Amino acid sequence: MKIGVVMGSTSDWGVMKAATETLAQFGVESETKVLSAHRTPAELEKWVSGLRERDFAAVIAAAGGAAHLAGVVAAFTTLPVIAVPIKGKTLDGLDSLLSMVQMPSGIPVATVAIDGAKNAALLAIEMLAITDASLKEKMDEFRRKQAEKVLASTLD
Ligand code: RP5
Repeated sequence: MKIGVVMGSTSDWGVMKAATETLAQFGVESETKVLSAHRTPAELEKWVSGLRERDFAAVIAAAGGAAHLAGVVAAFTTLPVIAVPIKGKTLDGLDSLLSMVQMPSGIPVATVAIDGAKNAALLAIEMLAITDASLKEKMDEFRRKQAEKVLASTLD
């Protein structure tokens, strides 16, 4: 199964590369799009509405400012949606975070940290790993290595 990665602007790509790179590291196929809830709403609806029949498992949606993208994606699909608030040029990304996290009851979006593209990908991979044993093994290995690195770290 594949993961959809969508962002509101090419200006989000510097942050969102970490998501597609992480998915690729785990061998997870993804499709990346620039589509906006405000600038290209019709095209966004069309893309999102076709994802389930194209064997997608979840969508990662990133946007900054008045960040409605993830919420609108969630409105058009019952696939799990993971939101990445983008820091942007003003307000340190707090506007993006609050726009994404305060979803109305009934339309859930799982929001990660501001600029948390890597965690968004890891969460999507963990969803796939529920039913994919080899992906679960890769995730366990990732966690083992991460822990080893912390335990081997030294301070000056
Ligand atoms: C949002 O507006 C995008 O996701 C981006 O984070 C922000 C600014 O977009 P640009 O003006 O840089 O295209 O829709």
